[in-house]
Amino acid sequence: MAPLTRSRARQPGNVPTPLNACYYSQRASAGLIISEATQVSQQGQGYAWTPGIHTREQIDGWQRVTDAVHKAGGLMFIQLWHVGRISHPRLQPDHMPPVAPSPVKPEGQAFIENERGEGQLVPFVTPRALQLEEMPYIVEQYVRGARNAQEAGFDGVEIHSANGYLLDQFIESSTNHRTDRYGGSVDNRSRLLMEVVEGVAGVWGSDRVGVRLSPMGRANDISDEDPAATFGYVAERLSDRKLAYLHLVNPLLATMQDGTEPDSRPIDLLKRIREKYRGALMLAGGFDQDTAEGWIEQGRADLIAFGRKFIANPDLPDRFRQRQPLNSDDPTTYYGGGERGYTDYPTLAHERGEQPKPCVDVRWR
Ligand code: 8OZ
Repeated sequence: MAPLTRSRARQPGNVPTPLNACYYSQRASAGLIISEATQVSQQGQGYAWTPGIHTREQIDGWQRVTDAVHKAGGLMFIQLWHVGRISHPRLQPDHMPPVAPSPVKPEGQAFIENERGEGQLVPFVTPRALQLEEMPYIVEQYVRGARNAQEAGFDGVEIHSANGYLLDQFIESSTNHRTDRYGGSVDNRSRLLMEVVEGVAGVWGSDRVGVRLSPMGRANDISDEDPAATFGYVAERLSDRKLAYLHLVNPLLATMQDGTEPDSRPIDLLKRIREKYRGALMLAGGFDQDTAEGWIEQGRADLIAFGRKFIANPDLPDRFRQRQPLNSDDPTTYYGGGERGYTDYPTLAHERGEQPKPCVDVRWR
């Protein structure tokens, strides 16, 4: 199950809830659940209502989630997240500007909570460039998140280095204009990611650590002048680290979804990463059962993760195994709200008329 932002943490405090435990435990038949992106610090938050892993309450909340998933026979990694510039002073400590490699304002809008407790879109601001002296403290935020994740009972961690967030902002040339040892060459631009991998692997062991990248992804107003060179290099460096896996947001996502003819650049890039990265490669985005099985048989990936299909189908592996039709997902209930569009999608058993298993432990109410 791919990481999916669902924006349903308890307020105030961005604390995982029994409802979140219900949602994840319903999906425990996934070989591995990767949690929704989870901020490692207040500075790392970029959207209203996303959970954190930096306070006592959040650790205790996640503990209930991992207990429920384990009880249901599942395994779960937490995705460690720092958004960098994709935030807003309203979400930051003391309403300070968000931080980034360089003071480059993203196009677009941040999602914050207004005075009435509602979600609201507001324009991004120009972020503050991190000083060289601050970099060890950024690494330390991830290391603390990794330790907290261990205490909360997770089975491992995934480092979110995709989709235009902080680590990706360092890697990609459009957002990194630094001239110190964190900018310029690809080696320098990937330094922060490699330091975070090192720190987090020191807590978990590298075989319990995954990394997510989004080569050629344009989310959150990011781009790179030479994605093949940049991401080929990053894949090669990560290959030495003996990670649990490397996870890519499928660069062919758009073409696979629209059924249009893919251009050769994303295909070549995928081939290049497959060559450079010697460990387990996971892909997510735009797959169905047949394309997933096809890609694995052809050796283009070792693992395929499903996101939106898992939103609407808590028993997705069963449905695949039995070749049963899938429920379709409702995008209006992706973010925020409660049970509707979250824990109320039916399993095959429900569709046959069986009562849903009680999900929320009454002792938590
Ligand atoms: C959708 C909405 C908010 C955040 C990502 C964490 O793109 C996200 C995200 C996705 O990785």
